[in-house]
Amino acid sequence: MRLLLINPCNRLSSMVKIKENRWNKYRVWKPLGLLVLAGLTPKEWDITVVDENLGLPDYVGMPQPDLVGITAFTSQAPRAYEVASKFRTRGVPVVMGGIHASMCPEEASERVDTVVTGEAEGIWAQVLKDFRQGALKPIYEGSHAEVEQIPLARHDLLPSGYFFGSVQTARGCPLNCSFCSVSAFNGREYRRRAIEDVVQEFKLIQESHVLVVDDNLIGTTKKHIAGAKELLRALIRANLGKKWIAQSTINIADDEELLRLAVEAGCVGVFIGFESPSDEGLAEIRKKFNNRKGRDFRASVRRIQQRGLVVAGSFIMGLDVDERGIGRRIATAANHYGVDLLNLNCLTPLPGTDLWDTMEAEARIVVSAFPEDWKYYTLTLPVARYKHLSRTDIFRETDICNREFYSLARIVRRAWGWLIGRRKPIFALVSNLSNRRNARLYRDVFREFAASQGGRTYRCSSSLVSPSGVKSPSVASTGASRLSSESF
Ligand code: B12
Ligand code: SF4
Repeated sequence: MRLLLINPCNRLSSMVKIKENRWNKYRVWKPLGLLVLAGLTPKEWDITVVDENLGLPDYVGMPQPDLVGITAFTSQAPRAYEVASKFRTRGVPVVMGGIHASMCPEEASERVDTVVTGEAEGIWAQVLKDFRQGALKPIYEGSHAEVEQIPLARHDLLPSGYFFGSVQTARGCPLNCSFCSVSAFNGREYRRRAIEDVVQEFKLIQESHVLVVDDNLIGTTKKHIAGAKELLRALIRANLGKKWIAQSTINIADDEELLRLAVEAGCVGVFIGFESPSDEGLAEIRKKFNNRKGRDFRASVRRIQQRGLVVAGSFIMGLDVDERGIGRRIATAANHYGVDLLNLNCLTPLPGTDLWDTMEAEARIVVSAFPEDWKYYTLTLPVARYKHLSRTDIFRETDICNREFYSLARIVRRAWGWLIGRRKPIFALVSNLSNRRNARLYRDVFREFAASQGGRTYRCSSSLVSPSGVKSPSVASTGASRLSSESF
């Protein structure tokens, strides 16, 4: 039996723009969810994994699969449905899973044969069994996996051609920030995998560089941090010679032993969500964790960098507290904290989040001709109505922020720090130049997006009459035309 697993692409996302920016080839990340799914699949299946981010294959020329499995983040959903439709026309049943299908199951079930919601560990075997018996159901509900159920991902199934391999050591996040899907999807309990499994999986990764995909490598409590230290010690003992990067909360800076162990275990950089330069902004999105004990971000970043680690900082623009000038404010904060890289997102209501519920109730989700418009949910485009910023303001402020942070003068200044502190100068330089180039490419994407909205004028929500207060019954078909026509 042939199983074809597909990660659809979104041509608006920067990583597929390899022709326009050759550095992006280093940031095509593996679709780990599909490799885990393959790990759950019995041996008798012949599995092929296609990552469209590496290029579009000739699906017609490939041996016809018996079953297709598609994954998708929200921004990939339109392409996922397009691919699904091609296979269904040829009589091949399509199963869709992953975060988007889980948050919008009704929408997905109208476009594929079977939807699997949630984590797949507890349910995938049943799906395959039912398929073999010709009894596929329209929907299966997965639940949060016991960590022992998480298999070793099939890292052998994708071609070399990636700079980074990927691995997951923990799932779930207790912090439940309003804009984020993780607590809704993976739950608020922090679940760490068995250390032996993680070490074993690291060994299966061919690449010398690895992305640890955890939303937070270290967790937030003393117990989580103790678990992280145990894992790091095991990785040091295993002496794998891998270099890796990970996401973490800022509290990683508070524990010298943790930092030392991370470096000894191969960590070369951390990605930290600062989110907003203001306390009001952090309160708005419920990321008060960042503000505990009146933290000095600059000192925290320095402590991490003194260990030789590169620090990437992520911010969100478009919060209700953000007004004109926010672009410069974020760049100034990022420069002041001293981060080596800046990742700027636009506040985006993703289905299933509290932010979605709030914005939907206030009729602020304006780019909503779903499912087609999901392609704009890349976190870089203004798909909602923002309190004090128009769509054009968002574009301008983003541009100002990127120009300021990624000016050549700033990059050269940061380069001294990388050289003197021996902090991965080549890695940091390449990442800076790549982000600088992507910021330019963003201007084209924004223009295309604006043109797609038909030149309708965009107003800030502060000019709105009043929130509707009406919650849509389902995310799958949220009265798209109602919202979009009144908003642009
Ligand atoms: C690594 C990662 C990335 C990598 C992508 C790697 C890749 N190709 O998968 C990069 C950095 C490129 C990336 C980019 C983006 N990401 Co991202 N990313 C993640 C992260 C941190 C981990 C994903 C992962 O590997 N998880 C581990 C695997 C094992 O879990 P999984 O994929 O969920 O798979 C399980 C189930 O979902 C299920 N499953 C999955 N697929 C399928 C398919 C079938 C058929 C079945 C049956 C089951 C099934 O089975 C698996 C095992 O249980 C998640 C957060 C998270 N915790 O998931 C965010 C996350 C997925 N990203 C998110 C977002 C928003 C984005 C971006 C749009 C924006 C951005 N700036 O980051 C872009 C989109 C890129 C694009 N192509 O359009 C959101 C998605 C929310 C949403 N509704 O879409 C998440 C949830 C983070 C968040 N804060 O909310 N991301
Ligand atoms: S943004 Fe980060 S800290 Fe907040 S809920 Fe999501 S994963 Fe957790």
